[in-house]
Amino acid sequence: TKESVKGFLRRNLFVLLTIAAVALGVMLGFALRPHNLTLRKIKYFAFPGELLMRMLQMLVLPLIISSLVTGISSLDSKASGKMGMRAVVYYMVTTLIAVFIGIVIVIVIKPGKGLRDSPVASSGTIEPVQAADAFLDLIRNMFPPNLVEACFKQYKTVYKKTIYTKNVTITLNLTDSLNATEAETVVETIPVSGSSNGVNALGLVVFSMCFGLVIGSMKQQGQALRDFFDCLNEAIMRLVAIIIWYAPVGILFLIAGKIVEMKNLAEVGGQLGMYTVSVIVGLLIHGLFVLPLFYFLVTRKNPYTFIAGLLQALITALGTSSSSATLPITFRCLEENNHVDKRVTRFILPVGATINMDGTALYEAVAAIFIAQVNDMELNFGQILTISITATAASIGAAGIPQAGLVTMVIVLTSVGLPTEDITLIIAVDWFLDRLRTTTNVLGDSLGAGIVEHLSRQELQSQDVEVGNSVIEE
Ligand code: DAS
Repeated sequence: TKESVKGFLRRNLFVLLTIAAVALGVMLGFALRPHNLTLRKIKYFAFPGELLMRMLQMLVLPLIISSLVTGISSLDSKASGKMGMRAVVYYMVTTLIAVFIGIVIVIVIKPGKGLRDSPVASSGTIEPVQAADAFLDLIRNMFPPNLVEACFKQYKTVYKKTIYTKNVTITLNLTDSLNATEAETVVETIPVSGSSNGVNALGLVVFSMCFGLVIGSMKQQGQALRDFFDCLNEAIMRLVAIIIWYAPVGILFLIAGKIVEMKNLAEVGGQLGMYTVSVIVGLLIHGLFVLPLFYFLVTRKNPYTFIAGLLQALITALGTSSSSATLPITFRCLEENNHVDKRVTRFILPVGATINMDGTALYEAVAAIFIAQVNDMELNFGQILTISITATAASIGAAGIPQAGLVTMVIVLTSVGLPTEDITLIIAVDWFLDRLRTTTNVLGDSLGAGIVEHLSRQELQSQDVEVGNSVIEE
């Protein structure tokens, strides 16, 4: 009937608008391609998309901090401990499954076989960053010495070469090609700001969790802080509700802009075609079958209904290639469409967006083995195991920003002695695969929140009774 059509439209307005935006963006992009716009013109054209990205990023920092602090302080420490454990187990298990799927697929499809006639001899240089360094950086970044700095910088270990001349000391960052013997190297751990977004989300997450736990245990004394963060969180979510109106426009231009800009369209289907297919097939299996199956087995509810409620977040992930920029939309989808308990989303989502990246882990494993195949290197079981472990670590360490996974690839490659310069082989298609793996990442985080909510029903209910159901009602 007319009424129900109207109701459907009203309920799904944003989703419909977002889908329309994607379709329009793709059409507009392909329509403009033949015009060979200059880079400057493309930049102007894609400006509305850039704005969306900035607006979302603007909200992420206060959102992560306020939601974690309120989420955790509104639970007693036993309940949050249990929830946290469930989340971590889910993250680990699903990430490892993702890696496993990736490995099986890349071994079966063999996209790298015969791509290069003669293997490039390992250049015998020292690797500037070892897997162990990267691993320690990960832990280091969990404990930022300066919280303000953590909002825009993270720590990174670098190997430097120092040249002493008469009056000046010049220090160069070591590159892969520099030979060990000619360099007097110094190891330093320095704060660096990433090019697009250097925020040390991991450090802020750890701090906010501890802070929330402590405030939660402070009873009456902590009330002022609890109210403050609660109010801050509510205010940020209201801003999200406004920005969401702009999201379809932004997504349209993000997608159209990228399509106009991309140069190597042929490469997606050419030399790197089978590699691209391997990653896509892996992501599809993981995202459309494995994760939903997981959700179904635990909750006995229809996973695809749940996923339908997430559509806007998934499309935003596709458009922005950043799970952290998508976080505000993920929150909204889960809370408004799927009615997941706010105590769960506030606690679980910021953590998930920072450390749980199934898509990235799968991609890192596929890419590493692809590079081994290109170099005609036979990997033994131990090496494949090493790749699984480092790919998981690399996905945890990767920030939720565009193409972060490409950077953390270094850890995986060095762990089994593959040439890191071969990352350049896969750069051409990375912008595309990045979007798909980010979407998988966001899907994994969201289904995880649903699963943890289901498993934590008891704790949530008993908290409801304790607080007389008054604090959380909003
Ligand atoms: N694009 C990233 C994300 O936000 C991670 C990656 O590069 O793999 O999820």
